[in-house]
Amino acid sequence: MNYPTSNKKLIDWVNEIADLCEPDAIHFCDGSKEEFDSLAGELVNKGTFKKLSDVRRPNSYWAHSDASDVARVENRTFICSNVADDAGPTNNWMDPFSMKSTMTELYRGSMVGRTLYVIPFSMGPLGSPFSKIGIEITDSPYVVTNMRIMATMGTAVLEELGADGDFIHCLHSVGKPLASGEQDVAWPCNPQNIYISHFPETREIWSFGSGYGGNALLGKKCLALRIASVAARDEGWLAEHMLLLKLTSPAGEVHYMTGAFPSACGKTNLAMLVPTLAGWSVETLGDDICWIRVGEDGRLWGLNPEAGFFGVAPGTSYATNPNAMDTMVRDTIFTNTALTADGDVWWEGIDGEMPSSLTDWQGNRYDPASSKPASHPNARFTVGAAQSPHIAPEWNDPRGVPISAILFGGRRRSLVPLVSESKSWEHGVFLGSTMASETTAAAVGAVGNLRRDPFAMLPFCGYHMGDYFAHWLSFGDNKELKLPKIYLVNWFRKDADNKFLWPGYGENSRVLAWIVDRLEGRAQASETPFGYVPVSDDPNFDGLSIDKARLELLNQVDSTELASEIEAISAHFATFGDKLPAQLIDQLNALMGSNGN
Ligand code: GTP
Ligand code: SPV
Ligand code: MN
Repeated sequence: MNYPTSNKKLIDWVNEIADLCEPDAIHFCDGSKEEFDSLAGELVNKGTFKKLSDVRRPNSYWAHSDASDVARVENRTFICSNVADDAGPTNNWMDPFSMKSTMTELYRGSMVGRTLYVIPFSMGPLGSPFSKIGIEITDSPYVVTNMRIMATMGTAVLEELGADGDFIHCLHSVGKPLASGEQDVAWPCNPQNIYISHFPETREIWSFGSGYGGNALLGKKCLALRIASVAARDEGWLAEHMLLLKLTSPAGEVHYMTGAFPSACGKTNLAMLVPTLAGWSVETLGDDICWIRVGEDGRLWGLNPEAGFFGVAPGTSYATNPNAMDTMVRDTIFTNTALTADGDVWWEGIDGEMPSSLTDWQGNRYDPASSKPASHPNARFTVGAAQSPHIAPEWNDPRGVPISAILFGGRRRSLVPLVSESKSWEHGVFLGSTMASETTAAAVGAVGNLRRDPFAMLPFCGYHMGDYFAHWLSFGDNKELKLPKIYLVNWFRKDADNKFLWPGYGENSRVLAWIVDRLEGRAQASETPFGYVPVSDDPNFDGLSIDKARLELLNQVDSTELASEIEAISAHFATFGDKLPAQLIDQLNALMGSNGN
């Protein structure tokens, strides 16, 4: 076969996979608009895509998945390091040899009746020292169309790779070969045989059986977090589940901030925030992943390696996130939202009344009397970042941007205050390592259970979490560095009636403003077990229509509750055995001391 590359490693690998998976055809993706349109057309013919009304949402498509294939599958996600201990207590492990034997048999003939697509992609702008090139082989045209939005993709990447360049091997199959004459289904997948496997030593990803988001768009969680976190440890940088934003104060001070919040806990919303505080502005650089390197000036520089947003639709509206709404007005793929009679999308929490006639996320007529939502809680939009009206011009600067502050946060209905500043880098790492959050629909499983999710990386760290903590601490050991300050935030405290105490969204700008005031040395703070918290009239609550008593509840730290938190943290730390860094034990002891233990 004649391939559009002279890269021997790539040619050999494509041939090897084609021999194994037996596709009917091979297609090297060039990443062009024509290619996207033609694949989208095929997906419409197959029933995977429905084209939305060109008046209401030009060049946009609606897809709904198999009812079982709706989110990341953490119990089917594996880190197959050579030694089990390197995967650590937070990952599923299988020995790479057995995993490859099992999966090779699954891949055998798995693409019969389908086309094998070769997707050359770059996470990060081409030519940036941050960037990594991957090649995804997939039999899913849905994946190709989404990858074109989410990554730099196509011919330019092959050119950058050249004849000798190396790349991260990413193999994906929906696992549903077609017998001759067999009619395909709209969303092929193989729910009985799902594996999302990572081989950290050889930097390979093998995914089988799911066509959904983080399971199938392999540049995202699999490469840019799980494999990249291992590369980052080896090469002295950080690959994090973080948004990246630019905040400009009324005085024109510019600060770049990252924030690590677990899945469906507010990264996209914060990254696209419209401040309610006059004179402040936020521009977006990234909403899910940030790669962080030490710059020549000793500061930490961050870059969003993605080219698009794969955001949660439910709850998104002009009231909560107008920037997201204005971004997805065209050229967007919607997956598992509901559909309106006039060819537009709909979801719970969108502006306006629920239309009288809706197609639900399963493609059936929606019964408004039913107790189930019309869109799936993890319904998503896929849209190019460049389309965002408030994208920061430097969002794809190959050098990245210098980070002033790192935010950690989760869904905590009690205990954790609205905002606190860490006392030191070590204390900030302690706050990250002890993060917990109530589970969400972004992963298959129960929703609303509190679980420890260190650095929002529990499902995404490709190696032993104890070593990961040590890697974070190592930046603090280097006294030459000018490290960002670390903050803990919590938008999700609730009152006795289960209502959020804090209005969140645009009002979060008040917290960001306090952070800038701290960075600029303007704001006072008082010391608490969680770190430094605002005093007197801070943050600026002017014009906020909530009563003082509720605001006070936001910052209350109950010592009995803190005592159980300390017990929970001790139990959490115990799971890391002797890989738990001593500095974190010191931090825990200090917290116990501060609570009178
Ligand atoms: P992933 O894409 O899964 O990583 O999620 P994310 O962290 O980007 O979360 P996102 O911003 O999409 O928000 C998820 C859900 O949290 C949505 O339903 C939002 O409406 C809700 N949310 C976001 N910010 C806030 C906030 O400040 N307060 C409250 N109460 N809810 C919020
Ligand atoms: C997340 O779950 O954190 C997401 C969605 O951003 S997915 O790409 O499916 O991982
Ligand atoms: Mn995410």
